[in-house]
This record gives sequence, structure tokens and C-alpha cells, in this order.
Amino acid sequence: MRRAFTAVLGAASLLLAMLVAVALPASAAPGTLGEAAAAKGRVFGTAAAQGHMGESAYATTLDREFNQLTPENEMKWETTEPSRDSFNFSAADQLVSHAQARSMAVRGHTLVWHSQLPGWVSGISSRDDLLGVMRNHIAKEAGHFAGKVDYWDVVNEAFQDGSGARRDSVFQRVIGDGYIEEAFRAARQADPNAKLCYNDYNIDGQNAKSNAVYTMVQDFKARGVPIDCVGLQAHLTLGNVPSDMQANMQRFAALGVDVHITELDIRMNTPADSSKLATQANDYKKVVQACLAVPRCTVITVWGITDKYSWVPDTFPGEGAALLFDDNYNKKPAYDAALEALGGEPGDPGDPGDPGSVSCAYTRTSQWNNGFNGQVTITAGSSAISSWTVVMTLNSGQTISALWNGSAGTSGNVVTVKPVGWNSTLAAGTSASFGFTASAPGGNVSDPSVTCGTP
Ligand code: G2I
Repeated sequence: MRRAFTAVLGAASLLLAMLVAVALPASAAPGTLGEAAAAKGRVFGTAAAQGHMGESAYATTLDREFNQLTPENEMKWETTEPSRDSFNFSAADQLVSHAQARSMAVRGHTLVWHSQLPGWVSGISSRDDLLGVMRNHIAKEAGHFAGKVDYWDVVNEAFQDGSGARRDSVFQRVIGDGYIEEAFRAARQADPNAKLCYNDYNIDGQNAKSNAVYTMVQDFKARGVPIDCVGLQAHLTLGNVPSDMQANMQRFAALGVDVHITELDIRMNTPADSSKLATQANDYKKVVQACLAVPRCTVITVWGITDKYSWVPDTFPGEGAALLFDDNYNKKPAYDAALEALGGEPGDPGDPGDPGSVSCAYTRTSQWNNGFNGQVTITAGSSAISSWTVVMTLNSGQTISALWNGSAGTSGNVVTVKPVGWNSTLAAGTSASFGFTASAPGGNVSDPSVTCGTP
């Protein structure tokens, strides 16, 4: 009796859900990264450079999509204190007022870093002198922005890749290990309300470097050194989101600090093509999902608005296309994937530069001892699309033995599927499907991860 009642209720609520889904306008789901993140209690930010704010597409995209801003270079030591005790905050002030006028959160970046450090600091050799200079820099800069900066990257990139040893910097050499905690104490004093973070790259998964940061944070917590958050920069390469990123964030959170993804970008060899862009979309989705799975992962910030101004091609010639908007401020498949992973709805008609969006759904239609059949249905969003790409990542041991109504290319365990011609164009809201047979010698029929994009 009870079971029948539940079933009826279930059907009734399903009907209700369908009615609601039909009744709500398409714009009911959040349509921008910032709105979608806010609905999940998160912040979605970007680095921005004052030098580009005069470009209207740059400022418009910033204002429309993001609710947190990190000055890309304007708060760095060489800019704010180019000579001893002489401070210049003008470029950073402009970015901060822009953010404040639009209720965006501000990330201060960064108080103590070995790079973009003026020569007069690198030349100091007395411990007392350098400690005094560092404390003064923090007091003046964090003091200047007190009440306006929500999070500070207090110390940046203090550990080495590989070994997890301390990086050789003037601070490390002259002050010693204690410089990091001294910096955090000075920052707390200068701005008691900002959240104070340690920020680094290649600490996104579990490795010797993130272990070293973990040990430091654990020690700081045990001794009452003020630290509130750890920033995982997440400068990633295509197809290489660490599989233990979520676990890594979770272990930091368990120490009692928030976790922020602070400089996210996912670079590829250029030029980009639709298959690389689809893989990138899947990568962004994985990062967003990992963050959403960890309650203390509260901030996701990408390192720039558009591929046009990304730092990547300057540092890694031949690589780029790492961000969510292309050189012309068009939304890339990664944008749709990030927005969708946040619970937003991509592809509102009329969105500037939107090539249309698709969603896709995977069903295992049958299975046997060492194989299975699967079907993927691709559905156009609220505008028509002229083509689609699906990227499936197979699980260990799985291979595709047949595929129909699609044309497939395989690279390792990643299968990229395109339309066969007649099922390429989809009117708004309509669907196409392809099917496949997979062999799974170990009997592992678990669902591949499936992501899709346009074209
Ligand atoms: O390198 C990527 C990031 C790694 N984590 C810390 C971040 O602060 C860092 O950002 C980058 C900026 O995106 C670049 O814009 O830091 C670079 C410097 O280490 C910045 O590059 C510098 C160039 O080297 C200079 O030639 C240029 O004048 O940007 C300056 C201002 O555009």
C-alpha cells in the first residue's frame, strides 16, 4: 500500500516537474557564469588587466559574466612599490573601483612573490632589513585595500615543483622558512577581514609539492598562524585534469581552510580545432564538478577573459586557446560546459557570439559479459546548430568495436564523434542520436564520460 502511494506520488511529482519545466521560460536557469555560481553559493571570477579595460568587448564580457576580479599584474610588488617605501596603487585602484561599483568580489594578488619583484628588494641581504621591508610592504598594501579586498594571495609560489622543497628566493634565503608565517601575520594585522590564502601552481592534484603545502597549512593551523584558504592555480594542459583534484581539495578543506581555484586555464597546442575544444570543454566541466563536490571550494577564477590576451602563448610558444572566450569574445564549448556544470543554461538566443549549444545524454541500451551497447542523444538548445561534436572518455579496458550514425576518431581512450552529414543540422530543441558497441574484456561496463559541444 505504502509502496503504491509512493509510486503515485512519484508520478505526480514527475508530472509537476514536467509542467514546471514546460512553464518556465528558457531564461529561468542562470545564464551567466557569475549568476550560476552564485546560485550554488560560489563565486566565479577572472583575472583582468587595467590596460584592456578601454576595449568595450573586454569590459562588457567581464561585467556580464564574472562576479569576482583579480588584478592580473597591478597589485604586484614591482608595480605597487617600485622603489623603497614609495607606493603607487593607481592601476589597482581603478580595477578595484570597477569591481566595487558592480558588486564583484576582489582577490588581491599578490603580496609576497619572488617574481615581478623590484631589484631593490632582491638586493637586500640583511635579515632584519628584509623582514622589515616585507612587513612594511604588506602593511601599506593590504592596509590601503583593507575593506575592499575579499581574499589575499598573501604568499605566492613558495615551493618547488617535484621535490616540494622551498623555492630559492630572496625571502627564503635571507629570512628563512619563517618568512611565510611572518607574511600571514602581517597581512592579518593590516586587514583583519580579508581571507588570507597561500597560492601555488601544480598543487591541483596530490603530489610532493601539494603534500608540502598541506604540511605547512596543517602546521599553521596547529600553531595558530592566520591562514584561511589555499589557492590552487590550476594552469592545466589539455586532457590532464588531475583525477585526484577533488580528493586533494577535500584534504585541504578537512584542515579547516577554504579552497579556491585561482588561475584556471587549460591550454592546448594551437591552432584549436573542434575536437580539442570539446576535450577542453570536458576538462573545464571536470574542474567545476570537482569544486562543486567540495563544500569549502568556494571560488573558481579563470586567468583571463579572452584567449586574445592570455599569458600562455608568451610563455609557451605554440600553445594557447586556454580560456572560455576566444579571440573575438565568442563563447567556446568550454564556456557552455562550465556554465552547464554550474547548473546554468547556455545558449540563450541573442547572446552575443553564441554559436548555439547542445546537451547530450548517454544510455547503456544493453550489456553482456564482456561488452555493451550505448546510445548518445544530442539535443540542440534554444537556437539551431549546424553541427556537433561528442567526446567520450572510455573507462579502462573499454574499446569501441562498432559505431553507427556517427563518424568516430579515437585517440587512446578518448573517442571523438561527429555527425555523418544527414544528422548534422539540428533545429532548436531537436535531437540526433548515434549508437555504438563497446567491448569490455574485463567486464567493466561502467558508463563512459560524455561531453558535447558545437560545432
Ligand atoms: O604566469 C602566469 C601566472 C602564474 N601565477 C601567478 C600569476 O601572477 C601569473 O600571471 C602572469 C600574468 O598573467 C602575466 O601578464 O604573470 C606574468 C609575469 O610573471 C605576467 O606577465 C608579464 C610579462 O612578463 C611582462 O612582460 C608584461 O609587461 O606581464 C607584464 C604586464 O603585461
